[in-house]
Order: sequence, then C-alpha cells, then structure tokens
Amino acid sequence: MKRDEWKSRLGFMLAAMGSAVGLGNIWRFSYVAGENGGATFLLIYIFFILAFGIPLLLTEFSIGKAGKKDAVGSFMRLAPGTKWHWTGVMGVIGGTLILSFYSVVCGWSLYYLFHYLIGDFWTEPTGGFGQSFENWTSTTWEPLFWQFLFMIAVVLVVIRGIKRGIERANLIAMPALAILMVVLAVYSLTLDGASEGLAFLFTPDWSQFGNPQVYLAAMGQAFFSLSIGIGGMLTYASYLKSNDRLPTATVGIGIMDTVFAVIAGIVIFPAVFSFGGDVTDGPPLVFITLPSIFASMPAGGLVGIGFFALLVMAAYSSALSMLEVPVAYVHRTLGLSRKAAAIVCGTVIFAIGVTVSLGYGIWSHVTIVENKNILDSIDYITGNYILPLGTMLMAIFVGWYWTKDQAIKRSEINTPILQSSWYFIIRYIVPVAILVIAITSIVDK
Ligand code: ILE
Repeated sequence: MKRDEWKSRLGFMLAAMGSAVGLGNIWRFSYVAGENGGATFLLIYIFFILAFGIPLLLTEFSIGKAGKKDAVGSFMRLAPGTKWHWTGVMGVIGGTLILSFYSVVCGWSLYYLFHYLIGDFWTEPTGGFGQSFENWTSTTWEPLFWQFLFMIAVVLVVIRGIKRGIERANLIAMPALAILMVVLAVYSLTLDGASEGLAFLFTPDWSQFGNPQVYLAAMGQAFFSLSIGIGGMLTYASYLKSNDRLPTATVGIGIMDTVFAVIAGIVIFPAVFSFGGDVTDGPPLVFITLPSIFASMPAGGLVGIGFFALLVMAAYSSALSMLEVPVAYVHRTLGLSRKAAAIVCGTVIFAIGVTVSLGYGIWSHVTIVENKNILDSIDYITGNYILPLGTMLMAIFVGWYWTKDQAIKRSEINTPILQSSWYFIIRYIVPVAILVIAITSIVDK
C-alpha cells in the first residue's frame, strides 16, 4: 500500500506549526519565562531558537524526508546495521511520555473551557480558584474523564491518517488559533497595567545573563516548543513529497512558533500585572492566577472562553503530532492497521497518564525526581534529558555520520554561506553547547 503523504506543502507547514505551537507556548512558556526573569529569558530563548532551534529543526526534517519512514525506521534505512535507530526509539519513548503528561494538562484545559462555556467560572468560586483547582485535581475520576475525552479526540483524527486526518484538522485549527491569539493580545494591551507587563517581557535584567539555569531553561524551552528531539517533526517530514522543499518551510515554522510564544506573553503578562498576580506562580499560573484575573476583568468570562479555547486547540494540534510518533512506528513494525495502532498507542499513553493524574490525588506522595510529583518528574526528565539528548544525537548523526555532501544535499539549502553556517552549527556548535550547558547546570546545582 502506498504510504500516506501531505496533500500540500502548506498542509505540512500548518501541521508542523500546529505541532510546535502548543501548551509549550502558552502554559509552559509563561511560567518558565515568569520564573526566569521575563525579558532576559526571552532574549536568550530567541537566541536559542535562531541559532540552534531552526538549524536543528531542519536537521530533524532532513532525516525524516530522506528516511521516508517513522522515527525508528528512518534511521534504520539511512544507517543500516548501526545502533543509530536507538535515537528513534528514544523519540518514540519520549513522545509517548510527553503525551502522557501533556494529555493530563489538556484534560484540565478542556474542563476549564467547559466551565467557562457554561458560565460557572465567570466568578471566583468560594475559596478561590487555587482551592478549587487543588480540590478538583485531587479527585480521582473527573480529571481522568476529561483526559480520556481529550485522548479520544486525538486518536480519532490520527486514525484518519495524514492527509484526511492531521492535515485537515490543522487547516482549521491553526488559522483559528492565530485569530483568537491576536484578539486576546489586543484586549490585554488595553488593560491599565499593560505597560508593566510589557516591561517585564521586554526589558531585560542584565544581571541574570550570567545565570546558567536561565540558559538551560531557555534551551529546554526552545527544543520543547519546536517539538524537536522526539521524532515528531521527523515523522511529519517523512510524509513530504520529494519536490516539497524544506528550508523556507523550516524558517517559517520556527518564526511562527516564536511569534506565538511572544504573543502569548503579551496576552498573559499585562493581565497578570494589571490585576496584581504573581508572574513566578509556576505551572498553576494559567489555571489559578489567570482565572482569578479573568473574574475581575471586564468581559472576563468571554476572555476565559477565548483563552481556554486557544489552549485546547493549541494543545490538540501538538498532541496529534506526538501520538503520530509511536503510531507510525507500531503501524509499520507490528503489522497493525493504522486504526489499531492508534487505539493501542492511545490506550498505553492514557494508562501512563492515569498515574500522572493520580499524582495530584491519591498518589500525591509519590515523587520520582527530587521532590517532584509524577507530572513534574516526567516533564523534567523528558525536557532536560530526552529532548536535548535526542536533539544532540540527531545533530551528530547529520554532522558526523553523514558526509558533508549528503548533509547539505538533504538539507536542501542552496546558498553556499548558509550551507556552511548550518553545517558548522550542526557539526560543532550544537553538540558542544548542549554538553557545556548540561554540565554547567549540573555543577551549578
Ligand atoms: N511543541 C509542543 C508544545 O510546545 C509540544 C512539545 C509538541 C512536546 O507544546
């Protein structure tokens, strides 16, 4: 049977943007930026996107486009008889693990959207949003119900395949997402404290530039946000037609992802400053701080609907790409139909997600890494180890395993100066930089 492919390059670009723009740009970006000094973090983050992120995204795309198979199969085809396919295996595991906790947060977002739609969350509940969030996430069944619903929606589209499922869903979701985001940002800018929020986001604190933790956080966030290192982008690129060119698409995707993150910051920080929230609130920022702000804002209920619709849609298009990684692999290797593969993978991910969700309730005493609960531990392991390691291995694969000619030909870059800069970054700078940052941050701890 002929392998599925994208109908158009635009469809691929929208799907890859959909993968990149996710909870990472809104939920994770806002709290990581909040905790790491706002503008300082933003500058370092943008540097990582431009200097490493976009070149690496192109690296991952070239492997997928040349390999024309899932994350593991592409490495097997391109480097037969070697151990390189373990990079793909790590991606499959990474994608599965990330989606398992991601889907929990998606379930929360869906729950919030529902309660905004029926009007329940338009005013602060008794005891406040903090209390109600804690009470609700610590119950057993309700969060699981919303997570389950979310996973069903993801599985249903992935079953339909690339052209008829993932491409079509993104064709609708991405433009809708962009419009919603801009409307919310414009509204946020009209708030009284907007300038303070903007100053936080755009005026750097120079003393923070010497802090290695900010660099680690910015690098991790850049990789997470571009979805690189876990094979999702590789798998998406494997469905490209041979005449669909990579470089401009890659730059477009990287820039759009960053623009989305900055606009999300423009939506969130002015609101937080106008209504006396705390930007260092961490992961609950979006689920506790923002809803209380919406409750005291003019037309806050509507803003809440818009905001959570945005969160759900962004998360959804990213979840599609993460599920596609194990599905493409299982579909090819176990001889299962796409439908069966999607159901099996969706079920496994949901099952791991159940433990993540219970980590807020009956298993809240369980810690894996340091004092972190199950969700934070998986986020930590995937974000700080699997993603950078996967990314580094892909860079080494293209920079050292491939010949220079192969690498440049498969990157499809035409301009000589860009060819050599890209190759130099991938071959030397990225592996060394990732190692240095990892070691410095470990020593610093
Ligand atoms: N890039 C997306 C995000 O920012 C996902 C990350 C796919 C794993 O949320």
